[in-house]
Formats: sequence, C-alpha cells, structure tokens
Amino acid sequence: MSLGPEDWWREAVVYQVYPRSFQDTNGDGIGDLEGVIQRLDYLNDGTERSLGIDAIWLSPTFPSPMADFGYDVSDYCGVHADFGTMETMDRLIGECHRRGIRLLLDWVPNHTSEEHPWFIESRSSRHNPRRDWYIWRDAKPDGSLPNNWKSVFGGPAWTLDETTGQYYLHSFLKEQPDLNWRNPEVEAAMLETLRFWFGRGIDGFRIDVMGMIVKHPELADNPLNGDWMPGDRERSTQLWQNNRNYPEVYDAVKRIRAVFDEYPGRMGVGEVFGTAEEVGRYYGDDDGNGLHLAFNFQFIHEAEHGLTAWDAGALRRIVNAAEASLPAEAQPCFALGNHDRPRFISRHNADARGPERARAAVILLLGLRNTPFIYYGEEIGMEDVDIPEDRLQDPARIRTIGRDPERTPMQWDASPGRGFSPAEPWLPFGDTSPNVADQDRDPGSLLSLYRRAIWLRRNTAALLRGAYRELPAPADVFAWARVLPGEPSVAVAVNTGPTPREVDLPGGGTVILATDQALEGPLKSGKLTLPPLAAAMVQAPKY
Ligand code: TEU
Ligand code: CA
Repeated sequence: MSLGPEDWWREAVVYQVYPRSFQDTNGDGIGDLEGVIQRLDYLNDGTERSLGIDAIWLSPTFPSPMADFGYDVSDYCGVHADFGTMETMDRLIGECHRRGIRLLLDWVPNHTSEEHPWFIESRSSRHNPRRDWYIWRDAKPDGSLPNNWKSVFGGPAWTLDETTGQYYLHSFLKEQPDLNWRNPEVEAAMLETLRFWFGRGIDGFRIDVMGMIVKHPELADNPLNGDWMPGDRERSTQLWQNNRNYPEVYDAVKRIRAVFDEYPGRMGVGEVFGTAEEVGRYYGDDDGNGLHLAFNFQFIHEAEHGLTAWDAGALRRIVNAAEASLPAEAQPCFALGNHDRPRFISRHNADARGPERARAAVILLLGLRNTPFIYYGEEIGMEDVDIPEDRLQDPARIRTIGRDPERTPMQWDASPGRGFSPAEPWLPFGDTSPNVADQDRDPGSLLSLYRRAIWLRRNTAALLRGAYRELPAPADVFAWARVLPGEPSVAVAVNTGPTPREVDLPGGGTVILATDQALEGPLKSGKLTLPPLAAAMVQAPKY
C-alpha cells in the first residue's frame, strides 16, 4: 500500500482533550478553547521536549444545556459559550495547523439535546413537519411501553411526552432524544453539519455511538440475554440486537464516509461496541468505503462482564482477533482509556502496581499496529479522583457508575490551582502528584517515557507502517514483531506476570525502548529478559 498525505491518520498519534478539564483561561473553573491554544506547545512544539502528538480529538464543544456534558447538542454548528466563540475555534484550528497538528471534533449523530430546535418543533404537535425527525410511538394497547429497549444509562429508553401523549425514544438520558435516521431529511441535515466543519478546516470527527443510529424498522423487542449474571449491568439483561450494530447501520456509515471523501484528508473514527467482527465491519468493504477507524474497546472491557485484566493471554487474544477481523489495509485502533472509563492505573491497581503497568501500556499502545489514542492526563498517570457526594456532576451516576473520577482537571503543576485554574474547578483536583511540571524534569517519569515512545515511533518506519506478526513467547508474555520490507524490524514484548521471563530473539538486537531504561542497549545473547510487569522494544535487521 502506498501512503499519500490524506493517509496521515495511519501514522498519527491522537490526544483526546476533554475541554472542560484541560486548561481554564478566564477563571470560571471550566477549561476552554483558549486554554487548548495555550497548551499546544506541550502537545507538539516540533521538538522532542514536547509530547509529539499529531492530532487532537476534542470532546463536544457545541452549544448544549450540558445534561450529558456536551453529548446533548443543541446546535451542531456553534461553540458553547463556556468554551469560547466561533472566533476562538477558528483560531484554535489555525494554531493547530501552524504546528502541523490536526483537529478532530466529536460528532453526536444518534441523538440531540431536548433543547435542539428540531426537537422543540418535533414535540410541539403530532402534525409538526419535524415530528418524524425523532422516534415517537404510542404505548402498547395494554398501556405498556412501546418496546423493551433500555437506556445505556439504565431504565427504559422511552419517556412519555404529556403534550402529545406519545413516547419518544432516548438511548441515553431523557434529555437526549434519538434522531430518526430512517428519515432522509434527518440524514441530509446531519451530513450538512459535517460539511459545515470541514469547510472551516476541521480535519475529522470522532463519531459518538456510531452503532446505534439505525434501528430495527419496526423497533422490535430485543431478545433476553441468557448469559446475564448477577452483578452484570441491568442493561445487559437483553441483547442489544435491534438497536446496536443493526445491519442497515453499515449502509449509513458508507453514506457518511462519502461526505468525508468530498474533502481530501479528512478522517472519521467511530465509537462502536461489539465483537471484533462487528467492529471490523465499520471499516466497510475492502475498498475502504466505511470509517477510516473504529475503536476497539476490548483492552478496557472484553465483553459486558467487567473490565479486562492486564494479562498477556487476553491482550494477545484481543489483538489477534482484531487483526483477523479487519478488511485488507484497515488498521486497528485499540482504546486504553477515555472519558467514560476508569483511568488506566485505577483499573489495574488492585496490588498497587498499576503505575508499573502504565509504563508497559505505553509500549503496548505505541508498539502495536494501530492508531494510538491517548486520553489527557494518562501520560502523567492520573488516577481516578474520589469525588465527594456534593460535587458529583455526571448525570449517568444515578443509574450506572459515574464518570466524574476520570474527568478531573489536568494537573499541570503542584500549585493549589494545579496550573489549571485559579478558581474552584468544576470537578475537584486530585493530589498534587502526579503533575506535568514534576515529570517534565524527570527523565525516568511516565511523561518522559510517553515522549520517547512517541518520538521513537515517529522516527521508526516499522513502528509506523510495519505489519503485525505474533512471536512465540512464554506464558505471561505477549510478543510480536513489526515488519516492513527494506526496514529494520522491531520486536515488542510485554510481560504481564509477576516473575521475570525470557523471550527468544535469535539474532539478537538492540533494546531501543523499555519500561526501565536500564534494560536499553544491545542484547548480550539471543534472549530478552523482562523483569515482572516490564516491556521492551527491540530493533534488529529482521525478526
Ligand atoms: O458513550 C457511549 C456509551 O455507550 C458508553 O461509553 C457509556 O457512556 C458508558 O457505558 C456509561 O456507563 C458516548 C460518549 O462517549 C458518552 O460520554 C456519552 O454520555 C454517550 O455516548 C451519549 O452521547
Ligand atoms: Ca474557562
């Protein structure tokens, strides 16, 4: 495959900014777009002193009543006053591009806010021309709900609207009514919002809840889940078969892709849930007519049953399944964290060794064939912050585990305002450590490891473009090679176990990056020895 400039996303590292929590510049305790501009040099100033990322994904920045912190959009073509103005957004686009950074916004096509003018019209009467822009149904003759679908946040997906006596569908909060993508006017209007931003220079979108926009035409009940176990989430009592990854959603994806293709070099990454096969289908057919990328969340949760353990067997199984399920030339996108999930260290810290695993995770994420995404603060090892009851913000906390702990302000330094804001922040700060200022000065810090890994990847062809090949390794070790004809190969090995392990690398090589810098340098034999929980990248002419 020969890469052109429009394929930048294949080699990119993307950094997710949760804008409320990155940098406040006007003293209201809420991060803003001006703050993102001020911190761009931290992200990439063109030198190895900076993180070196290629693109930013901004969680929603649109006007919104903030029932779900921006995932309830009331105007897809504006900027929320908390974050700035359209002028600030244009300046951010310009400042990013001046540094060679691409900017992705977060498109929320499955639902709007209940305050979006379309929904205000739609709910006003059964005969309003926009009635059919949302999904309205009568109660069943016996008075029960239109079907058995549940909200992702728990409880029924239907709310009765008193004015017109019908129920509307909301797959999330009742403040987030689902759009009716089977109405061609809805699709056309939503696709126009993409063109609006492409026209302003936005380089692409993360696409929220991609897999749910097209539902079963008759909204048939979901079948019950025979595998449900006590302790699993309430919503998993049913199989989300008629409202998630429904076959026709893949056709809508192709029509969305066609709009991206109207503007060269734009990229779409879908938030999708399901098996490796279901995720793979979002890339389209072999001719790449689906999404450019689709998140694989299995490093965070393999199935509906709980979180994935830090375990070589699980990692290997997930990677091999993804590699086997993608169309030719498609590239995986393994998510290690985002604004919906506990932070990496907090997920893997039962024995207090989460910080060590976080170092190995850098080598995993940057070493795999994939487009890495880094959630802000992961690069310094931020952990979930305990939020006192009276400071909780996330509406999803009412029925599911709240997401506030992983959304706390970025810790820039150890000062009382953490370099984030002089004001009381919208969510409380964590302890003074970790913070960027301390780690910036420490060559052994997690931040330094991230920087080195990202710049190494930028400068190593096999890490950017090499094929993936699993390597034989002892139990507890996941090892693979990145191989590109005509270029030195890179072997990567991750020991997830509590004992030292040896990986055979006949022909030797040089450790070019490791969780512990003491491991770096030429191998003395054809073996790599990995201490417990360590990981390394080894370069040699061939693996
Ligand atoms: O998330 C979709 C989703 O299904 C989950 O990640 C969900 O938030 C989680 O399971 C709650 O326990 C996306 C966004 O990432 C999320 O922030 C939004 O709340 C949601 O869509 C609605 O737009
Ligand atoms: Ca602010």
